Amino acid sequence: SEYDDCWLRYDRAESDRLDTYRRLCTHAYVSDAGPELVAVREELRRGLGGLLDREPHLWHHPPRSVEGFLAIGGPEELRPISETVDPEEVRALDDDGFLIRSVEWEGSDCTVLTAPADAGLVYGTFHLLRLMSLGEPIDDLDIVSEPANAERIVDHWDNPFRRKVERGYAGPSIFDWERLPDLNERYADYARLLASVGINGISVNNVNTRIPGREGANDATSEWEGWQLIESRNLEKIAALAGVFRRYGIELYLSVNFASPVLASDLDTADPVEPEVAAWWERKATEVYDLIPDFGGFVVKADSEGQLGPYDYDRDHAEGANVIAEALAPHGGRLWWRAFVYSEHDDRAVQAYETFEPLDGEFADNVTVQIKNGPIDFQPREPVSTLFGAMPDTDLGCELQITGEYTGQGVHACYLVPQWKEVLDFDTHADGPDTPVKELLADREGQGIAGVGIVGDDPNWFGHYLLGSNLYGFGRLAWDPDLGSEEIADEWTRQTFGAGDAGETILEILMESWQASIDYHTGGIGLMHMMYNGEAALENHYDPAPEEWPEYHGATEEGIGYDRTAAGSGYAGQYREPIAARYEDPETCPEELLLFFHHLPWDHELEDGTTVVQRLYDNCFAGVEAVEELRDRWQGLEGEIDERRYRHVAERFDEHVLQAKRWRDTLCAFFYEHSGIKDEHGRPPAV
Ligand code: BDP
Repeated sequence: SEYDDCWLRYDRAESDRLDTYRRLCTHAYVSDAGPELVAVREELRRGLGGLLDREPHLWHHPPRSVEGFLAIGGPEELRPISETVDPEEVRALDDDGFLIRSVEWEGSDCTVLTAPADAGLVYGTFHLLRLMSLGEPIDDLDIVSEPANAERIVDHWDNPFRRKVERGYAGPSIFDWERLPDLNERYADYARLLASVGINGISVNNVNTRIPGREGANDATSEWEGWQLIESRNLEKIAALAGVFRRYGIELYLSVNFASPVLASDLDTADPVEPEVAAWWERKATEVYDLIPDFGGFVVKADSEGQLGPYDYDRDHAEGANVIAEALAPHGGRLWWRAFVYSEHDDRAVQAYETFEPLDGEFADNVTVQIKNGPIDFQPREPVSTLFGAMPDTDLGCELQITGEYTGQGVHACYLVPQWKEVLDFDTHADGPDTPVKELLADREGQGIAGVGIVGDDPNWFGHYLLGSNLYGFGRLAWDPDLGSEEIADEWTRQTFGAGDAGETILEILMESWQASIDYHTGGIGLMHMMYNGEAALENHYDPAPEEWPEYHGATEEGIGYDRTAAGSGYAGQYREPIAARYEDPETCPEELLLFFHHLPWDHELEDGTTVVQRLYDNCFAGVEAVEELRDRWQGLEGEIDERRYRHVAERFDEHVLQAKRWRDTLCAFFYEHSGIKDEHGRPPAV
């Protein structure tokens, strides 16, 4: 098709493995029970067809007189499986888990793929195809794989009206609500991409709704649609989409507005304690589940950036969430309630904790409190949110941003997996030392990771070929947070660009891109929000404009940074010890977060004797040099990879370099204007 296959290219396998792959996988005996098996068969046809470069034979009974075959089904459905693998072992796996084992059955080499639930068969099928795409041996497999996180969700910020995607840089929304319930092939292709990396949920619409007559920070990005997706007449559209994603084991979620009872019915209040409001949510949930029995649930942004919420009725966030959660509960649905709540406050960083920590234990069992990775807003680097370590009696979800709102918006190459690893590996000390975020989230139903979506209707899906690595990495990491950044980048690169030398170069480009982005976007020692926010219509978060948000960087003639110690906003004190003490003191605060926690004189000396202002200059210049280097390496790939992708990324890199310089020059001029101290290397613009 005209759309890019991304990492599911299924090119013919390298010759040294091809014979084995053909011997073991040309024949496949596949159960035909649930809807997921339709997807499994379809993927085998495509995947094996490409990798083996021949049509696979898909059987409804065990193939006779073949040297080898695949057997895919539940633990007791197919004899080659039930007679070689203990069904108890399979049933003991987590729902989405799977088992792949090389066995012998009636004289044939049989590769068994089984799972306690059909979704696991989908994940297992993609896993097996991935092994072959990577050229791995498959003749002696014994794989048991279970996701660390029960919930692995992509959140779309897609506006149904006019298909505009908030913070989307890859064209219009892929969801075409005008034409739905008519389907197009992209839905299934998207579901394939998601399932191939283990995603099991998708929320299809924006958390923002612009409400007429109400001021909101996001008027430019969210549009009043005149209708809400949960209105009865739209539900068949949602049901049609759910039917596609169901085959891939992916549950559908909807963002709903807290004010829905008012916006989508004739009630005049959304007050959560009003019985008529509770009754409305119950009726609505029942209506949705009648059509979509496996519907995932709702996502809500309340009391944030102009959205209505419980505060409008003098209720707290548990009261606000629970009324909706209780309506979903009888149907097995879940409510993802976002902790991104801030208002007029001296320091926005402290607020999520102040709002939610006192409510620990008060949320209904089927509420997940969804917390952004950092206390501000998806900046290139932030400290990890204090809330993760503070709510042991609440189901928590970590919200990451796959789309690059603050990291180059589909123009800059920025591989974000290292950022996410830093978050998930962060030791909260919530339960003594060695309680990293990933462990707090893992192995608990209702917990996991949600990522703000990146795809759009562009033929290349991401606006930039290299940014596909972020969707790939998001899914892989949500499944297994112990995977390394480099390992994930390597998998992605080899499947996307093949095994040749180009892979090495692309891998290096990805691995160095995030640090470069931090350096030229922020100066690398903890500053943030240095970008243009502007008038609503122009709001872009892309261009440098450090003068615009003085409250975030605290620059004065004497110094720069935000005092979040006890003498300042006190945010550092929200961490557990010993982290709180470490951040509290500029001597022990990690340099990369220094100005997030401290306001320091421009000439304050860092450990190696360099001053704060000089370090900012140096990092800004280093960031640009790094990007130039990335561009040069990419240019070295001309002729090594296909022309279409080469050109596209090469053009992006030219623009990336220009933008990085613009950031560097604007920030350096700003540092110079405030400090009056010149760059000791005499580089422009501080001359
Ligand atoms: C900010 C975005 C804004 C979102 C908001 C959110 O700029 O578009 O609506 O976060 O997460 O990052 O709700």
